[in-house]
Amino acid sequence: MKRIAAEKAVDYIENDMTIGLGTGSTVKFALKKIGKLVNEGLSIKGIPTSQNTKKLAKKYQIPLTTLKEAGEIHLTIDGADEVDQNLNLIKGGGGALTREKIIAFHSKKIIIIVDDSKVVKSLGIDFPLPVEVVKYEWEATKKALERFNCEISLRKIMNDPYITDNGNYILDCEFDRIHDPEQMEIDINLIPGVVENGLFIGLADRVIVGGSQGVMTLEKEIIQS
Ligand code: A5P
Repeated sequence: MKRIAAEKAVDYIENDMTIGLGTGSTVKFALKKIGKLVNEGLSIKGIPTSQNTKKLAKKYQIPLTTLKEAGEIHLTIDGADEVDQNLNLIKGGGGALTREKIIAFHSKKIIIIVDDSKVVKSLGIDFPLPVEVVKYEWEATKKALERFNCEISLRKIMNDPYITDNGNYILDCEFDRIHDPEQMEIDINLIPGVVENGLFIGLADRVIVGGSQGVMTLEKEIIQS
């Protein structure tokens, strides 16, 4: 399901585009397909949103650039952990939310690729909201985040804190449900120590959902098969 969504998104890539390359297991399928097309003659450049994606892009021989060098991003293809009816997202399950949001913000078009388990009525019911925080006095930042009525855990790998590509921690914030994602995205980012949060509001133009019956495309207010 992830693969069919990813491959459908790659159909939107045109010659000479600069492409934002998201992060995660769904994007991996897109990278593989893009690499195949590049080897067949497609001319594009990619901007990776994580060290993992950079490694994979190199493996698939996708030429890379930076936003500074390219000046613009025509299209970004990225995954998500949750998608609601307004195409608002929770991202950051893979820890790359800050770089993903930078690239999304500067992209002309954003296509999100997910399997159908990620489409939800309300954000935050099933998936905790990742918040990237600087290490300095992170416990105080955590305390400030608790005001939003969530259960917070420091993301760990085995027994050690998970470290982002930017050298920071991730706090995973579990809500019953996020009632006002638009406001919460703003409010969380006002807390000193917070680098970025995983709410992506109003950024996605199109969500391609892979399901057992094939793909479905969600666009703002319109649902097409
Ligand atoms: C990376 O930080 C995330 O935002 C991913 O895009 C998201 O977690 C989706 O990952 P999968 O495609 O692996 O489910």
